[in-house]
Amino acid sequence: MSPRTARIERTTNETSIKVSLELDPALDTQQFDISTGIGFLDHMYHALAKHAGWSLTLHCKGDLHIDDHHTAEDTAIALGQAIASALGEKRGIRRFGHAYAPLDEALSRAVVDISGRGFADIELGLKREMIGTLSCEMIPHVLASLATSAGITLHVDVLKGCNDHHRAESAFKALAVAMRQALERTGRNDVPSTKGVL
Ligand SMILES: [Mn+2]
Repeated sequence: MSPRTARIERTTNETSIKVSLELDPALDTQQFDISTGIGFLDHMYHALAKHAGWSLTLHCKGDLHIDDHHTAEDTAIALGQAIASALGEKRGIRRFGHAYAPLDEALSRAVVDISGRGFADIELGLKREMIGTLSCEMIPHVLASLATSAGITLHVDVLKGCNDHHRAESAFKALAVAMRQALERTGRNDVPSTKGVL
């Protein structure tokens, strides 16, 4: 089986990003080096990579003197590109995945289809303006940008929870577990689509 890895470098006038992604690190070799300049966003990408079973390096130098928007959006786009690149033709994957993840009182559901078509319907119901230095309005935008760029269909709903840190983190954990399931290798070499292509 060929290794499912990707390196992405993405530079614009607003952000400069380097991503290195490994979807199937060997047992007990998972590694993380995540530094976007936005602490809570690092925490969410770390949770996603950890529970999806990936190794992830993600460095961003963004225009945080303006605000968090470009850094949050562009890191999601770059990570999505890395996922798409690592998957290639999407042969031999389960394709569909779904998961619930609680974090104390919060509970989220994520449903994914590695469809080749970016689509996202994200309902997080966050009430705060910010969590740390990340605007709450950027959190669903990060998930949607990731889905569009990775070419996946993604539905995420936070079903319960009164603490916005918990609500957001449970959403990323649910996505992680759903992605782990969807990207799991079946042992076959087919493209899991009646069209023959994803
Ligand atoms: Mn946390």
